[in-house]
Amino acid sequence: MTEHTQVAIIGAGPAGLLLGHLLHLYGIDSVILENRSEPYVIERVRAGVLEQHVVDMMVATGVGDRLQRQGLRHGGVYLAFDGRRHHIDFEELTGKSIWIYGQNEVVRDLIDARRGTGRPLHFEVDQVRVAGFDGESPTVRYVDGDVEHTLHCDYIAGCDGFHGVSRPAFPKGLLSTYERIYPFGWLGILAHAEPTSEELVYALHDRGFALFSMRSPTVTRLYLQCDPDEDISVWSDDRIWSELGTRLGTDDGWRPKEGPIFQKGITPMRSFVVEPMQCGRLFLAGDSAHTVPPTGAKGLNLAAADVRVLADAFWRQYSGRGGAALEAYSETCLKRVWKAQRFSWWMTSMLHLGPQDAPFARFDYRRQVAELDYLTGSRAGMTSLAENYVGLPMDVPLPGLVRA
Ligand code: RFL
Ligand code: PHB
Repeated sequence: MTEHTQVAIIGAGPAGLLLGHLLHLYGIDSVILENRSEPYVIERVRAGVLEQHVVDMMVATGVGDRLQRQGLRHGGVYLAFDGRRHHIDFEELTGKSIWIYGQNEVVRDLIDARRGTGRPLHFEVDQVRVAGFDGESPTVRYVDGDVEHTLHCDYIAGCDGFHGVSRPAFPKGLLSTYERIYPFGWLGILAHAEPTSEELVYALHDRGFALFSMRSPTVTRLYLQCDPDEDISVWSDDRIWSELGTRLGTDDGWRPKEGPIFQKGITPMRSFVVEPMQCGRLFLAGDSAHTVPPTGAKGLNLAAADVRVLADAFWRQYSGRGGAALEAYSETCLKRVWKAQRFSWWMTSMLHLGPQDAPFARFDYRRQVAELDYLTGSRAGMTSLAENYVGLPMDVPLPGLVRA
């Protein structure tokens, strides 16, 4: 079967769905192709922190109702070390805040919005292959059910995550890859337990990193530093709670409240960037072009920033304003990407223990505690963390707003 669209979008994660949404508002056609099922995509548990600019964009473009009702606005975070919690007041330091709203909720809202537009969104498609993007007539071939489809398009947006097919389709030798793999991972849980802190707690302990987060007034999200190839079956619920209590608990008696654990998983930690993020008429956005370790809560926010730049560039192209923004897409995005990489690497290095058999392991721990002590005592240090955490300025105009 042969079809045509303006922009073929591979992947219905946050990047692909948000791009489809913004393009719809600009009056640009798209087809979204996703190889997993709809329930899988919605239920996949991942990010939880949204920067202010992402929230503002969702609200301004009509997909922020549930976020405004159910999202939790946080004015700061805590850093815990040496038995004490120290508050970093984002609102006071930067005038901005962050929002706790699960990535799966963002995805659910965007799928609902897409359905409302009647524009195509196909789940469980197979054998997605991109071609012809170095010329004028790109195509995406895929199989839906038993039917082979050829989608002709003007442009392809590769929003298919770290393991997708778009990045590997770049001609050999074109991409420069920058990568750093960390010698640890995160064991993450969701538990039916009332959050005992109003804001997130990032903790460095001599047994490793731990993070206290949440999803709602009755659900706590918690993470523990573990080995990257850890076997999750060795982590009983009791062991997880005991370790969380030890690493997060502070001298004033604060610790997370325990409750039934209903989800567990291990996440490896990687910093990864490819340059350029585009080749001819193929554009990469989100995790297909870059991933960050989750300590800075930047992955989803960066994906949203990329597609905002890309949607604006497509609008300029299709509305006769020229192709300069599309040509500059990779360069524009990479400036933000590298700043987010730096921040995520810095937060990760400051808060995690390196290999404990290294000769400098004991030195490093004391140095890390000193860094946290300096940071939490310095307005300049706290402001730098706060500015990066709430999200660096985003100067691409919002669709749906009056524009020149
Ligand atoms: P996604 O979400 O991976 O979506 C890509 C989609 O493409 C589909 N796909 C294909 N479709 C068709 N054909 C193919 N051949 C395909 N191959 C793949 C996939 O099924 C999928 O649906 O990438 P996207 O859209 O770029 O979004 C990126 C974010 O998901 C990611 O950066 C964040 O989850 C990272 N992250 C966090 N980011 C934050 O901003 N704040 C956080 O607090 C935060 N916490 C986290 C995180 C990621 C975590 N894990 C599990 C990696 C916490 C964790 C634990
Ligand atoms: C989360 O709530 O899942 C979360 C919060 C902060 C992070 C990473 C993940 O840095």
